[in-house]
Amino acid sequence: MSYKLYGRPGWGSAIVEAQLVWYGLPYTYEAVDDLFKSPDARAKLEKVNPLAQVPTLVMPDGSIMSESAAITLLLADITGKDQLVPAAGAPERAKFLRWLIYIVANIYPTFTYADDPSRFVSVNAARDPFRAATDAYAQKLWRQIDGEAGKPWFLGERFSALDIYLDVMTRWRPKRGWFEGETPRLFAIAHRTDQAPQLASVWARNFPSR
Ligand SMILES: N[C@@H](CCC(=O)N[C@@H](CS)C(=O)NCC(=O)O)C(=O)O
Repeated sequence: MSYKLYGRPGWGSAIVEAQLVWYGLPYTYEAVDDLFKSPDARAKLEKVNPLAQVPTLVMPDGSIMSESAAITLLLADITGKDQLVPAAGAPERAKFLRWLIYIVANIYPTFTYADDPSRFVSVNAARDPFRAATDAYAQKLWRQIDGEAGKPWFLGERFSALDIYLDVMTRWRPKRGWFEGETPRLFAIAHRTDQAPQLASVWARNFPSR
């Protein structure tokens, strides 16, 4: 019995794909067209996940999971491994949970709202300033995270799913060049995570032009 991941190369599904590969869980990949350009792709995915977002994961029993953070915690439960998620009681657990939720609750929505502002801002002329303000807010949040980042990994000595999130999300707006100059600790973590041999195939599939 295998998992089915609805995804699009380079999008948030890469965060979950990386974890499936890391744990060696069997999965098939259901490629989704650009959800902002293809109403058909959106309509198809809505039938599985009413939010029509990737990642959407069909579990081996056929049930549906969405929300990358929930999936991150669940896969750690299912595998019984603490390689990507510090176990309950581990000293890094609180920091892990805090910043995992911070990323998905504060930063991820800035993409939801600014990727296609026309969905939320009806006045045409207001869209560009709205996107600029939302992107600036995201940059403020990234700077806060940078202040919390350890070395060599976000949690210090131990790797975690936070490093996977950072690898993927630092490729999105405002992109790696900005992170290199403005949030050097996050950039270093992302760069190091690019080199993780366990994830080489995932990065090659999702970010082929790197
Ligand atoms: N809270 C979700 C966010 C997922 C998300 O926003 N995915 C983007 C792609 S990176 C998406 O599918 N966007 C389409 C849309 O918002 O309509 C998670 O953490 O998994």
